[in-house]
Amino acid sequence: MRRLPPVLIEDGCPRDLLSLIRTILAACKEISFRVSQGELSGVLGSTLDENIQGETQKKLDVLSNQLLKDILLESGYVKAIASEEEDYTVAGNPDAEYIVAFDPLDGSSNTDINSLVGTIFSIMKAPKDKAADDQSIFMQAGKHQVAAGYVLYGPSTMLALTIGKGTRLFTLDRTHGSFLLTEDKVTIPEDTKEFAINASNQRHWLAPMQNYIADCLAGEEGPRKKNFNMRWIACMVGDVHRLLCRGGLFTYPEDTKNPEKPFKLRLLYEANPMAMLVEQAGGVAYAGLDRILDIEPQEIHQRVAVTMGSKNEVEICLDYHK
Ligand code: AFP
Repeated sequence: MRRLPPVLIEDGCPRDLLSLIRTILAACKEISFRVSQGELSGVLGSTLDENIQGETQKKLDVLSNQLLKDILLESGYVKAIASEEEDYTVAGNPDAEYIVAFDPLDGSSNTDINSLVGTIFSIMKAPKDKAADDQSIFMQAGKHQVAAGYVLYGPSTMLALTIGKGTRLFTLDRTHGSFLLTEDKVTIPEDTKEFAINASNQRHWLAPMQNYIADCLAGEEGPRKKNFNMRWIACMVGDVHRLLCRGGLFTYPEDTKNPEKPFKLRLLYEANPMAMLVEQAGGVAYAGLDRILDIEPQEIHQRVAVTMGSKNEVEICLDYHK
């Protein structure tokens, strides 16, 4: 009889934190079911509303956000939440120990084409000297996160989780609704031949990134003297999961497409949690030349440039920018 891998047991994880993580996963299991139902669930397509990002909200964006918001605020485990789909933070239990920032459905432009989507979450300690409705409660650098993770709604539903003791992967066993440990210590290879970027923005990138990507594309005949492969899922969870599994470089760099919006990805609930997962797996994560986890946030929906993944390849990319 094959010994079943352990369910979500984080040795040394404070009980309240483990309960909070399990609460998030309870909502993610429901999101996984709705996503897997597709058209049958009646929640595909877009609403008539835009979020504060100016993006049209998909019905699944709204549903996923509501599921996470309700279960977290009812749990009593959080002092406040911040969400991509909420204009402002939402106050919870003033005596709770944690705050949670999340992207309820990352990659939601993929929902109508049955492609990968995910949920990203970032857990930090709630400052005791700030009220639950004080927006600045989230103004903490990513290095202060106590836990970070994502759930990838793919052919299998997988959880990547770190509590600061390495990055682990779990797979949802639907027969009894538990996330079973399937990778105990993720280690990102330091070198790679694979990069992920939205190449349609090439003419808008700054010269250093144009030069770095051009040299990758030049392959064996070029200065890198090796051929590269390219992937782009348009869902950060899917692209980062790939580099956790087999290495790679993921980047959404600064571009000049919209002078008011030089960056795409959000610091609090995309860049920070992914940076913690990647660093805990031996990778590196930068915004321009700055380590993402050192950035002091100024605003809850702040955007940053992102380059993360295999340590040596990211450092080569950064050398083009120095
Ligand atoms: P959506 O959640 O609006 O689909 O955006 C997803 C995302 O924030 C991130 O997950 C992707 O890596 C990136 O945007 C894709 O951006 P492009 O659509 O410009 O390629």
